Amino acid sequence: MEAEITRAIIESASEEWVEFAESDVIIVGAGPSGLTAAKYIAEKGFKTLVLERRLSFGGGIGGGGMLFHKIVAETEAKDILDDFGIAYKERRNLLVIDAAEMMAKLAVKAIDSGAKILHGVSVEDVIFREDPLAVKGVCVQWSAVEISGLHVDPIFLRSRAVVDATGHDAEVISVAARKIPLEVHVPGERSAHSEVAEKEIVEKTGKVVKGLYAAGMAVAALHNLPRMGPIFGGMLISGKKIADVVAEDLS
Ligand code: 48H
Repeated sequence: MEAEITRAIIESASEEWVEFAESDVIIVGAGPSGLTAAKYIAEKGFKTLVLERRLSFGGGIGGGGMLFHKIVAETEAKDILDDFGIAYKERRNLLVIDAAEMMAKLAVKAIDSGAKILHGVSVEDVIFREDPLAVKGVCVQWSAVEISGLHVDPIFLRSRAVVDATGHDAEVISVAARKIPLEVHVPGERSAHSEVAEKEIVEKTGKVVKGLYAAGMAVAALHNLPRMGPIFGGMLISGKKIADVVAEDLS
């Protein structure tokens, strides 16, 4: 029995790693923008892989607003919340949402749309080609190895598009900006100005260079936009927008 448990797990996991050695789209980060992007991209029929460093979904959603278990969104995000079946109550011209419900339902819908989510995997670098400059995939490592500090080489996952949905640090774009001639600088986000941040993050969501895209708070880090606090409509709308941008580029 014990040997069968081991074989069943390693065989089926390995089969999927081999299958996902090449994808259409790799989304880095299973926070609100990444999971929203995953649902809308996967349901358009693209082979979609989400890589998440932690062993959980939702990124910054789970902490609600300073651990109060609610977050808010603007009414513009209603259609997306309805697509995901996420309940909300209107209060003070905002939609108030239960943090646990939002994390769970974003993940369920992304998976049900066909996206594959792998936990405990960190993206540490990108694959690139020059003339013309393009990002062609990512280098990944087990998060546990990353945390251990052991020197273990990563493996490579190719894709036609990589979406940086890693949040405040824009980790994928930052490593690409350091290591390849992107002519991109990641200045980091600015202090809080909620209305401006919500609007400008959506406006600036898009392609960074061929094959590399930014969504969610990574957009704020890239364009030096203000933060907005525990209001998540912009993250959802940014995730949906990047799905449309990537789909158009890949079609
Ligand atoms: C694999 C990685 C890596 C990596 C990070 O932080 P997130 O929730 O990101 P967004 O942009 O979808 O949402 C931001 C929102 O949660 C938030 O923080 C807001 C609105 N703040 C406003 C404010 O004023 O503070 O999720 C990112 C996810 C996390 O789960 C990370 O673990 C994961 O990405 N991640 N996964 N490889 N290199 N880096």
